[in-house]
Amino acid sequence: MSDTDLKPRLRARTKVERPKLYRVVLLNDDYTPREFVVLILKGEFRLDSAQAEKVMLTAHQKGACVVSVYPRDVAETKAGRAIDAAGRLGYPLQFTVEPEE
Ligand code: TYC
Repeated sequence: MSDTDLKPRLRARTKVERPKLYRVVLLNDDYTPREFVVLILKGEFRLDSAQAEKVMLTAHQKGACVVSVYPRDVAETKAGRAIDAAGRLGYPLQFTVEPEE
């Protein structure tokens, strides 16, 4: 057999990498109205009213709260859109995106 002969693969490769997930974290601030935070959580992150209220209140009381986890591009797009929507109304609302361990 020459150096270039390759052994045929007898079975399909089953190793599939799970895409790494990233947390979108909501940060508290003193200026953004609570109702607007809830609207963003429902509209951009598709939380229902009860979840959105809970996440908003946790961030308000503790300083930050995980909203959800997504593949990196989805997390960054959603966080960016939410920050932009707040900024257009003059609110300083911020989200961070961080990798899950
Ligand atoms: N702390 C804001 C207020 O009292 C409300 C708020 C809650 C802002 C959560 C941001 O992530 C946040 N108006």
